[in-house]
Amino acid sequence: MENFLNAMPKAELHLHIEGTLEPELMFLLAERNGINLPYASVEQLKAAYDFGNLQDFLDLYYQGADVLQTEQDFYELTWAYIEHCRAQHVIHIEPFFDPQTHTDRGISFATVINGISRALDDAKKQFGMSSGLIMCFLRHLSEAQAFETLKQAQPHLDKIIGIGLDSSEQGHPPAKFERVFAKAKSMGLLLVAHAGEEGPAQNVIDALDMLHVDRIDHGVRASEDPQLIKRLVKEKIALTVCPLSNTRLKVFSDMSEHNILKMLDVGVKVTVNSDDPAYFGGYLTENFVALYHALDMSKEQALALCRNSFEYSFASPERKVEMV
Ligand code: ES4
Ligand code: ZN
Repeated sequence: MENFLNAMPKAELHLHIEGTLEPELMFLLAERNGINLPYASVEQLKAAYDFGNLQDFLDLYYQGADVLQTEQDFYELTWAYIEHCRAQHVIHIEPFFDPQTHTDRGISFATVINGISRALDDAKKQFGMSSGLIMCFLRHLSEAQAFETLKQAQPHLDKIIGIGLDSSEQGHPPAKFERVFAKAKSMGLLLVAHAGEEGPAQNVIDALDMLHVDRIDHGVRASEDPQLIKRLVKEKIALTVCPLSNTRLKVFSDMSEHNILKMLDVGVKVTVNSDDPAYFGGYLTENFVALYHALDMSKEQALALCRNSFEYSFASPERKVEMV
């Protein structure tokens, strides 16, 4: 079964590129850029990856991103992720990046996006891997800062397919970003938002009704509202679910408690994704393997999850036909 899960062609729709920074590369870049990490070794750093909740993780994740300084750093980060995708038969990817994490410490928007998108272009040329880059706003920052980030993206719109919303969900509901999402939509960008990860089902409803998103990232707490589940099924709204992330951040106490297969079986368009694989213990295959071990996922269920990823991806209609 593990071999089957690795070999089946997959797509990834919920992946923070900064969350693919493996400890070894973090140390290498720290050394190269003359940055002091508050850990003596890779082992000591890994020992810190024991999170009580989303905020515990975010604190380490933002700190880790400090080692990313040059366009080449962003290229190498992205290329390392692409190599994992190659090994796991991931043929289409829609990575997120968090420009504000970098521009707020003096790295230019162009440095970040040029490094990432050059790696994605090379993956397309060398392996035929298709991709679409999604720019996320940090929801703990202000609406004005999100508007400023959207302005910085203007000269680079050819490299971005959509925008997203990530970081701390508690205390920063979708309503805060209603106007900036409307502006992005008017610019022709696709829309996604993290909702119903740590926050309530109402955030999923508000992401749909106030932000008009095309997909929901996480959305697992939608299952607390049976009416909402009916709506997701009826309106065919896809959820990009991240099983290892949810257990590492204690959204579910154990993988055996995870609701992804229950939602799949009632007709919600759920997909499997790795979120921040360097921090949560695995890439896409490891997420599928975890569902197999904890929930006895069948091959048919695994294939249905992959089909959802292709169908609800933002790939072109021609590319979708090739993938399914
Ligand atoms: C994230 Cl798991 C998760 N949730 C919200 N924001 C994020 N940024 C990176 N990973
Ligand atoms: Zn995420």
